[in-house]
Amino acid sequence: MDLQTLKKLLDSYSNINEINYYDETDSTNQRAKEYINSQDVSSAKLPQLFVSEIQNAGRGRLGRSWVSPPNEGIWMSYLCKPALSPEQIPSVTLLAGLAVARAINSFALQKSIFNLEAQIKWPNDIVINKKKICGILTELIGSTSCIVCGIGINVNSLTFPDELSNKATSLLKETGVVWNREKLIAVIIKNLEDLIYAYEKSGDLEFILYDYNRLLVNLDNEVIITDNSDLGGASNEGTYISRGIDKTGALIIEDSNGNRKNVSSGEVSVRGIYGYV
Ligand code: BT5
Repeated sequence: MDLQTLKKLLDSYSNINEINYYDETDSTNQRAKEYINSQDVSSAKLPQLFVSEIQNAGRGRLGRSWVSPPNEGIWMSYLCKPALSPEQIPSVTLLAGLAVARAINSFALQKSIFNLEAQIKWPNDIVINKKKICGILTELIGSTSCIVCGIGINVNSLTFPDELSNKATSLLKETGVVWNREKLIAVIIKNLEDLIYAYEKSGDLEFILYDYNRLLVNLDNEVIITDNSDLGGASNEGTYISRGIDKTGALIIEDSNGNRKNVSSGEVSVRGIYGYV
């Protein structure tokens, strides 16, 4: 990655105060957390971006791992202190998903690639042709009110480990052309900052509902819901129709009798009836 180009682009298009770049690190989310925990939050220059060419211990949700090979991907974490309550923080993942999907789709049009659409698999994946191209991990850092939004994107990878080969893909694999990672990062961060700002002002997600739900991969299709934890209430396990998100970011699911309920990303996992999507 060309760090000078990235710096120039982010200086022009974003509010990023500092870019922390690593040839190799364990996890950029981890680097961001360590940075904020090592000092007085009030004097930290935020927002900051943490980017690495390789992550040797990239993380997904629930202790899962994230494969982050060299020179082919975007492995980055956006560290900021938004004016949001703890209950609003999970929605930042949805905003980041929209920021990534919009960036990919606008670059595809610029490249005259008209048959490509990045879609969102609620809550934290971006998929193209039903395969995962991007995963997002947003974490609230202790009592600091700072959040780290980690974004992993397979950009110019051609191969994946066997266990991912059926469910992962990259922008290069889907389009046949090499993508410029610096420009993609700059547009994603610009989109994300605009969306977080609008969310801070409006307090809910009404302003993205149309766009978000239009990009939702399983909208109006059957999905299988699995409970993440024992909530002590009625189980949501089963097959439902996905009806899109509501303004709190919860997914609206409808059972075979037409009854609807809204489930949060902490409560459930969703997959399509034919597998991952
Ligand atoms: C995610 O978790 O999808 C969140 C991934 C976040 C990665 C970024 S990279 C920068 C920052 N630093 C980090 O350490 N993390 C963030 P989850 O929904 O739990 O999905 C994890 C699952 O995705 C794994 O169990 C694999 O099945 C699959 N997977 C792993 N690596 C992948 C890849 N490169 N491409 C597509 N799928 C992958």
